[in-house]
Amino acid sequence: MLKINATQKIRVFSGIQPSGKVHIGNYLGAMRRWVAEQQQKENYFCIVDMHAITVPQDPSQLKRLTRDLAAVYLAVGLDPRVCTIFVQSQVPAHAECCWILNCVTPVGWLERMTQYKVKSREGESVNAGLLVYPVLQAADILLYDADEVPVGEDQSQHVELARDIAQRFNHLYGETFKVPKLVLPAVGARIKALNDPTRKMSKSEAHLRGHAIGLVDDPDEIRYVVRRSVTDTGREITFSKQEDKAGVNNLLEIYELLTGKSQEQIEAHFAGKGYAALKEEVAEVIIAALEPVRQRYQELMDDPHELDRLLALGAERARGVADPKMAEIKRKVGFVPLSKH
Ligand code: AQP
Repeated sequence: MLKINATQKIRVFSGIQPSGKVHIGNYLGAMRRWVAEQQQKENYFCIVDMHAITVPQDPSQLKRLTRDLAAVYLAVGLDPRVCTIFVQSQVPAHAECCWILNCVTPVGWLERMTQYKVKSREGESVNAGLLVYPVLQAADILLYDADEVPVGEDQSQHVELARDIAQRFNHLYGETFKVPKLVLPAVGARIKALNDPTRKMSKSEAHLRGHAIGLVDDPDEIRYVVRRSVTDTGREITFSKQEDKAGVNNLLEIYELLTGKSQEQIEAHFAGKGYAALKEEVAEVIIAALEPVRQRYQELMDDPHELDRLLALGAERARGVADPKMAEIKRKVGFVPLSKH
């Protein structure tokens, strides 16, 4: 395994699909850590539009969601001076690397991926992209020799696969890729849907009212969704792993993450209170936390040219890392380099 140079910063890669309304699950599961650790790390945060098209997307909507997600990245506090923020399709090495990695990845590894199994069961027809999308994800990560991949729990199987692919390629062609580390949050790794706490909150379902809280939803919408969130018929407000308490537990986890209070403090605070009071307080905590995000997002969306300029700059910086890595990968595989005439 390639070692981290002690004098260098730890390099981080992660991404989000522009596939719908970005929600507090994406924030608490992934982006919050990106923001908190950005000054200590070397950061690559991608808007993975090529992943988004593994399921049908309306082209004009995809374009809108891509800029929208860029604005959200900046609005939550990512600083483009220390983070390379870029759109995946603007760095061609991702697709090129994916092809080569496809050729060292057994199909059986991909057929075992839970997300593929679920989506192929739900979808009317399954395209090849849906099957190989974890390989594209491996290419995203490995091209940057990332040390860490901070994601939510739903992505852990894919990061494990990226590690396996890196090891297999290194075995076949010699030491080439760093084997990245999966980084999960201790709390908030899987925020549940508010209308169904047995399932994870998901961007592709966030258009269904009641499912998710969007990062730029207005306060009235947040109050409405939290008040209507599914709980249970009991009264006890405690952290619990019990299936029937999943709704209450989810609200408490969100509260814990946004207030920074301990579980003991939170349980003591809500002792003797009812679910209506819990929901009221959770909604207000979310509104307060998201207010600056919403304001900054509006400002950014008012200046699409500046957003495009930042993305162009990000793509240029990303290509500065990805292109030489791609040249190394091609050399290892035995491709003849383009001669300079
Ligand atoms: N509910 C969640 N709780 C914690 N973390 C989450 N993440 C996603 N959902 C939760 C993390 O957010 C990052 C972006 O992942 P994504 O773009 O796949 O987001 P999504 O909401 O899962 O979007 P989709 O389009 O609905 O994706 P699919 O269809 O794949 O589920 C990741 O770090 C993820 O772990």
